[in-house]
Amino acid sequence: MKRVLVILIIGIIAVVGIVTYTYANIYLPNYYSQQSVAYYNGQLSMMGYGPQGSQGMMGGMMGGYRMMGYHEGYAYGYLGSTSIPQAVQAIRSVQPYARVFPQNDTIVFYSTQINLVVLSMGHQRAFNLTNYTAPLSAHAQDNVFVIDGLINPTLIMPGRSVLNIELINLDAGDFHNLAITPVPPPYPYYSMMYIRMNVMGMTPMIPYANYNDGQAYESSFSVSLQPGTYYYVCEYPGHAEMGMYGEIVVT
Ligand SMILES: [Cu+2]
Repeated sequence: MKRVLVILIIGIIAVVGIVTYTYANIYLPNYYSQQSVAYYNGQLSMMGYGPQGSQGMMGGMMGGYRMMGYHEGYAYGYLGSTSIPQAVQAIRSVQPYARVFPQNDTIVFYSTQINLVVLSMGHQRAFNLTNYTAPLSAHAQDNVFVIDGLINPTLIMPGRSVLNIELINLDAGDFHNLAITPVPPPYPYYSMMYIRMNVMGMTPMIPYANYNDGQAYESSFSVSLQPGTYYYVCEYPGHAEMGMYGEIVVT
């Protein structure tokens, strides 16, 4: 009788273990992945992007957008392409209305019309292209944004500036995007779900650069920000979690 009881208890523990493991390691990640794809694609269509050939009121606002398809469920696309050497030059061409402070990883803008070229890439490529020794505060441990030669810099700008952001993806093998949100780090793996309805502007996922033909893809958008603190983040799963974000302080 005692033996039957022991076997029964072991059996129950085994079943509970298997069910818990399946739920936590198979069901939940799959569930969050599907939710995350739905949120991201929903955000994109709210901002006027949609798959090429899609019908609807946003159709006329596409303005030459090339939505190429889906990568792991996420809609990706680009506005145009640029040569890689030309994109790299943006690292050295600082705007006349900007002051760069490498020690603090900070850029201060003295204009209400700011044109920002942002490059996305892995941190090793960023170190090579910029020769910049990023401070620890730049959290440059994986994928990063490069702006005016700095890595994941803090951007300080006057209130109600019109900020025009052009994101060029210089990565050789990763998709990236850029979204602006007031939601602060730390970000979870599915950052786009976490910041979901609090996005002021974003690009679609941009395909990685073609280093064989020397072309990189880009996309742009404009926002006007009220005084406050915001963050520019990459919504690709895991990227913001690993440090692909920076701060925007609007004074
Ligand atoms: Cu990314």
